[in-house]
Amino acid sequence: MKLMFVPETAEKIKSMEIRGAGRIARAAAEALRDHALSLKVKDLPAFREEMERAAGLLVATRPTAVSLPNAVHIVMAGLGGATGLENARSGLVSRADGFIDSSRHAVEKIARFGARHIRDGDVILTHCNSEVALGCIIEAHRSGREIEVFATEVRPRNQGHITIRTLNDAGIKTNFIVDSAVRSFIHDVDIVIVGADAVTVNGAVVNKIGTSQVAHTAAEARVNMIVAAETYKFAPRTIIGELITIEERPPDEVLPAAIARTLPCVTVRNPAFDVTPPEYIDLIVTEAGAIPPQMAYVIIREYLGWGIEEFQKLPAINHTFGQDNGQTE
Ligand code: RUB
Repeated sequence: MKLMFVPETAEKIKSMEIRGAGRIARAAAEALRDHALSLKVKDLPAFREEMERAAGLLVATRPTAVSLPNAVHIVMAGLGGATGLENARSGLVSRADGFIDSSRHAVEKIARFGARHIRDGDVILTHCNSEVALGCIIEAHRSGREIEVFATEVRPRNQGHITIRTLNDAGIKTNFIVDSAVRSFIHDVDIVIVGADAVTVNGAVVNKIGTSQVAHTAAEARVNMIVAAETYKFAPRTIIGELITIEERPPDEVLPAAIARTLPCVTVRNPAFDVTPPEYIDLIVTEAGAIPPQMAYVIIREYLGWGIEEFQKLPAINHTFGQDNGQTE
């Protein structure tokens, strides 16, 4: 077994070598598990201190995907009530393995549930690169439905390139379009399916920048918009009034620094995510079933199962890009 040490995993998440909310969450759980297994400390307080430091390092890597602090919280709960060092170590390892396992099952379940919303002959539009959204599309194709996909490019990091490779490898007929072409093709589309980095208590969905434009365009054209999201992408701290931090990435992802230097009056803005309000979303497909966005509160209470005290213990979110962008509307 290759040990994924915490700083190495943290660096890969930061640089986006590991990306996508579900993969980030599983990688963090793996890193904590491997760290716990390899840690040589003398007693339980030292183990706890070292694990908390590692958890903090992972959570600080990228601010938007709530699956990351949720996964870390679930794994670290393995320390609760531990009576000795070895007991704490095995508790944490089993929580980490349990999370990774249930995450993989959730992705498979959502693929099956989501595929049922895709009919024979449907044209689907997807934005960014979501393993759960793609899971639904590939499952529909596997079960024999004749489908076609429009996939966006996803500036500036081109996650659409990963999406079209996956669709191509699955043998699915795919049209690759620039982000700004969505409105030109929306009347050819029957259903939009995207993933999520976070779902707030009011059912707003935070996902790759441009998702809200796609959703707005779909609503205008009366095309259904489905979000595929595991329950650990729902954001508990939004119940106590916190907003999801929208990551703003380096300007040179958008404009080369050499050009930017010649344009002193120009500021490049590069938010990586945006917020789609619940009224543009028809359904959120989770492993616990499909829900209207207005039921997000129930998922947070029932499926994450955490009380208010626990929400308050979760790592704090400390910076928000712009206004609340519809998270509380
Ligand atoms: C990825 C992105 C994805 C969600 C869901 O952004 O916005 O749509 O994370 O993905 P980035 P998944 O590339 O900046 O990480 O369904 O794979 O968890």
